[in-house]
Amino acid sequence: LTREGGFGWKRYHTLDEIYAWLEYLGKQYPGQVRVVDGGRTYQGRPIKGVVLNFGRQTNGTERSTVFIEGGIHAREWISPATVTYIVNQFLTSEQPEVRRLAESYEWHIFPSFNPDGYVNTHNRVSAARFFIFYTHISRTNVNDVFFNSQNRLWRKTLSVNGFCRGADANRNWGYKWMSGGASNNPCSDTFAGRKAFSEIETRSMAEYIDTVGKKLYAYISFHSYSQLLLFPYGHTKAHLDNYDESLSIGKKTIAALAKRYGTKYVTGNVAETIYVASGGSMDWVKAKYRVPVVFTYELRDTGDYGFLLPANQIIPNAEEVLDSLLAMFKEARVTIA
Ligand code: PAY
Ligand code: ZN
Repeated sequence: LTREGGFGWKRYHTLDEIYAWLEYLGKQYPGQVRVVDGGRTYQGRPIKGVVLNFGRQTNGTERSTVFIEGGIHAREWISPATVTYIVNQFLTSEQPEVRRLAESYEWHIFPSFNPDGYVNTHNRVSAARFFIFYTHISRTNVNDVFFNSQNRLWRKTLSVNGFCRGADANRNWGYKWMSGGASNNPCSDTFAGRKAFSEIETRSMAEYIDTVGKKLYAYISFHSYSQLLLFPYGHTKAHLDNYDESLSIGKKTIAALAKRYGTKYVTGNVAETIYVASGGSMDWVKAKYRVPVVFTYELRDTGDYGFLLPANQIIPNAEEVLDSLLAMFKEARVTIA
C-alpha cells in the first residue's frame, strides 16, 4: 500500500473501494480515525463514515463538530471524490493552515449518503441480464431491468415505489417537506418519497446527526454540478436565520476558491440562486439545530460535462475546494459571534 492506501484521486472509485479505504484509514490512524456506521440502505448496505479527531480542538466553544455529507445524489461522482480528498488532506497535509483547520474540530465525514444509488451508477447492463429477464421473468424484478440497470445518471435511492424506483434523498428530509420544488410522482427524479423520512437512508442519517446536532458548528454537503455555494433555505426566497452572515462568508469562500484556477462560483440561498427546493438535508439541519455555518457546494462544472466530469478534474476541483474551506472557516470565526 502507498501512503494513501493505494487509493488516489486520478479516477473515480466504486463504493467498495471507498469503504475499503476508510477501513484502511481506521487501521492506519487508530488514534485519529474512527470508522462509523451511520445506518443501512434499502438494499442493506452500511452507510460508512469516519470521525476524525486529532485530540486538540482549539476553537474553544461548545460547537466543536463539523459534519461533511457527500454523495446524496448517486450520479454526482465528484462529490464522494472531493470528500475523500479532504479526508486525506486532513490526515496527511503538512500545510499549517490545513493542519490548523483539521485539528480545530471533530469531523464527521460521510462520502456517500446514498450507497445503493451510487452502486447503481456503476452497474453496466449486459445482454445476459436481459436474457435472464426474459427466461426467468417470474424471478426477476421488472423494475430492476427497466429502471435500475446501467444507469450512470441515476440520482435517487433504490426503494421500490410501485412501478418506479427511488426517492430523491435531498427532498425527503422532515423540514417543510413537499413545499415546493419536489414531486409526488414516484417516477420523477425529484420524488420526495411517500412521506418525510420514508427513506431509510435519510431516516438513519438524521438519527446519526441527532447525536451530534447540538455540537454542530458547521454542516457542509457536496453536490454537482453548477459551481454554486448555496445556503438555506430552499422552500422560500426569504432571508432567514443568519442570512447576512452566510452571504458574507459565502462571498469570501468563493473568492478564495477562484484564486487557484480562476473557477467562478456564485453564492446565495437555494431558492434565489438555483430554484425552489424543499426537503433538503441542509435545511433540516439548519432549522433543527440552528447550525451557524451551513453550505452546499454545487461543484464543477457549469454543464460542459455536467455529472460526467472527467476524472482529471478531481484533483484541481478538490484543491480549489480545500482552499475555499480554509477561507470559509477563517471568515466564519470572525463573522459569527
Ligand atoms: O438543497 O442543494 C440543495 C438543492 C439544490 C440541488 C438539488 O436539486 O438537490 C441542486 C441540484 C443537485 O445537485 O441535485 C443541481 C443538479 C445540476 C441537478 O441535478 O439539477
Ligand atoms: Zn445533487
